Amino acid sequence: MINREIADILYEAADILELNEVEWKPRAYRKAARKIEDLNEDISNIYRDRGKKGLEEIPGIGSRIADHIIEYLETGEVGKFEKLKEKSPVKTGELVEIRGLGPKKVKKLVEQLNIKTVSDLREAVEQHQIKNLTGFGEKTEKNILKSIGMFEKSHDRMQLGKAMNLAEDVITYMKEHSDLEKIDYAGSLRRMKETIGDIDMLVIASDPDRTMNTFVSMENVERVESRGVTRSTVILKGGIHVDLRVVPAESYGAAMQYFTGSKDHNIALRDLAISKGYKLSEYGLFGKVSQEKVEGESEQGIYERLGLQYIPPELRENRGEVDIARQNSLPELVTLNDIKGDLHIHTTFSEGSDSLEDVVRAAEDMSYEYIAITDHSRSRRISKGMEIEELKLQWEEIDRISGEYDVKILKGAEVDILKDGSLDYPDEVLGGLDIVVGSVHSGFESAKEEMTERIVAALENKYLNILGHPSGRLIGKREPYNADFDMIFETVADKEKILEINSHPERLDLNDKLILQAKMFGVKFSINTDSHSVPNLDFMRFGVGQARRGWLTKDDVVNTFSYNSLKKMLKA
Ligand code: DGT
Ligand code: CA
Ligand code: CA
Ligand code: ZN
Repeated sequence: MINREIADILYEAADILELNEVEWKPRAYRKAARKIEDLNEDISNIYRDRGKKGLEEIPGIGSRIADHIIEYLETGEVGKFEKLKEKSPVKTGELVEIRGLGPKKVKKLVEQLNIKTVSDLREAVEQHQIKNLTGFGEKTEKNILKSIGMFEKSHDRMQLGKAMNLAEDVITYMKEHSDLEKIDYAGSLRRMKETIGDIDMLVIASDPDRTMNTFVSMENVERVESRGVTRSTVILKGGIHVDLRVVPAESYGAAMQYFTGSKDHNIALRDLAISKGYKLSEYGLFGKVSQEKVEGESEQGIYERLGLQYIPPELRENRGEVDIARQNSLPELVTLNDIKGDLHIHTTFSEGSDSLEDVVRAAEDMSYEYIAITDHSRSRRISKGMEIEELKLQWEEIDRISGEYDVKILKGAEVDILKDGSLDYPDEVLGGLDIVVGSVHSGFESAKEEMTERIVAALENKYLNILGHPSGRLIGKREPYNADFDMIFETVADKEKILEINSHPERLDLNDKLILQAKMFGVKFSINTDSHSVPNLDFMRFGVGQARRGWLTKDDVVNTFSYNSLKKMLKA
C-alpha cells in the first residue's frame, strides 16, 4: 500500500529535520506518519475520491503535509525533502524535544558548543557552559535542566530481562486466547539489546479483528494508545509500550526483517538491495523494474537473495556485519545450548536466598555438567560475606553432596579485590579453592589510574581466575568505573585470565562494546549469572545475548568447555 511509503517519507522527513536546523517540529511529521500507518483505507483512494479536503480530514494532517502527500502521489518525490537531504547531517533530534529549546536555540548549541544529544546538553548545563551564550542565561539553564530530567524520565528504557518477561507473557496470553498462526517479537528485544524502548510484535492471524480485541483487552494493559485493524499499541502496567502488527503470511519474513532492525542495519541492507536492482520493504524484496516480489515469506530467504549469509539478529547493528556476511565469513556465534555450566552463583552461605543443595539440584535439572558456588568473601559484610570457617563448612557440604549428583560442583568464591589490589582471603585459603572470581565492590569513584592499577594488581595474583563484572556498572543506576580497559584486557590476555560476562539484567557487564573491544586482545570469557536464587539461573540467556552481540564464538567462552578442559585450564 502507498500508505506505508508515505509514512516512511514523513518519518524520514522528520529525521532529516532533526539532522538539520529544525525549521518545523519533526513531531508533527511523525504524528502524521503514524496516523497514515493506521489508516485502513488507501490514501491514494482518499485523494482520488475526496481531493485535498479528504486528506485534511485525517487527524494530524494539515494543509502543508497534505500538499507534500499530493506532491508525492503525483511525482514520486517531495522537492522540499530532497533539498533538505542534501544538507549536512547533525543529530539534533532529541534536542528539539527538550522544552524551552526552540529551533534557534538548538542551532546555537550545535554550532557553538557542539552539543548533539541530551546527555551532551546535560553535561554542558552542569558545567555552566550554557548560560553564557547569548539568548540563554541562568533562568533558561535552570529550566533546561528540569526539562532534561523529564525527558530522561519519559525516555526511560526498560531492562532487557523485564521486557523479555513481559513479551513472553503477552505471547503466551495471545496464543491461548486468539487463533494465531504465528506470533513473534522483533525490534531491539530480538536483537537482545541491554535496554528496550518498546516491544514490537508481529502475528499472522486468521481473524485480525478478533486478535486485536484480544490484544487491547489483555489484563495487564494500562492504556490503549491506538487500535487499528493491522496495528495496535498498548501501554502495559509498568509503562512499556507494546506494538502489535498483523502481517500476511506471504510477507511475514520481510516484516520480521524490517521490524527487527536495527534501523542502521536496515539502511545498509536497503542500499545493498538497491545496488543489486531490488527494492526492499517490510512487504518483501521486489524487482526494481519488474516490481515483482522475489521474496517475502522467509527472512532467511531475503538475506539469501541479497547474496548474504543469514545474519543473526544480535549482529544487526551495522557494525560491519553486512560486508562480512557478503564474504561468507560471519563467526558462528555461541548459543545457549553450548553452555555447560555456570561459574558465579550465590547461596544462603552469603546473600543468596536458596540453599546450596537447592542450587545444585536446579543445575542438575538444567543438565549442566558443572557449576561453581561462589559466595562472597569476608570483607563484604553487607552481603553476608563468609569468614574462613564458614567457607570451610561450605567445602564440607560440597564434599558431602557431590556424590549424589551428576553435576560437578566447583568450590569457588567471589573474592573482593581490595583497595590495594590484593584479594580478600590469604593465599592458603585461595589455594584450596577450585575457582576464584575476583570483583571490585568498593571505591567506585576512584581515579582512573588508581582503579586500573588495583585491577591489574589483582590480575597478577596467580589465584584469581575470573574478573567478575569487570566494569562495575549498574544499568540506569551506576556508570562503569573509570579505568583503562585496554590495559586491563591486555593484562587479562597476558596472564591468561578470564573476563566475566555477567548475565544479571541489572549488570550485563561486560557490555557488547567492551566485549568487542576485549575480543581484540584474544581473551577468554565466562558467561555467568551471578544468581542470588534458583530462578536467576535463567539469566544465562541474557549474557549469551550480549556475547553474541559481541561476536563471540563457542571457543571464546570457557563455560562451553567440557569439565576436564575447564579444570585443566583453571589449574594452568
Ligand atoms: P527500541 O524500541 O528503541 O529499543 O529500538 P528498536 O530497534 O526496537 O526500534 P523501534 O521500536 O523504533 O523500531 C523497530 C524496528 O523497526 C527498527 O529497529 C527498525 C524498524 N524501523 C522503525 N522505524 C523505522 C524508520 O523510521 N526507518 C527505518 N528504516 N526503520 C524503522
Ligand atoms: Ca522497539
Ligand atoms: Ca516500535
Ligand atoms: Zn559481585
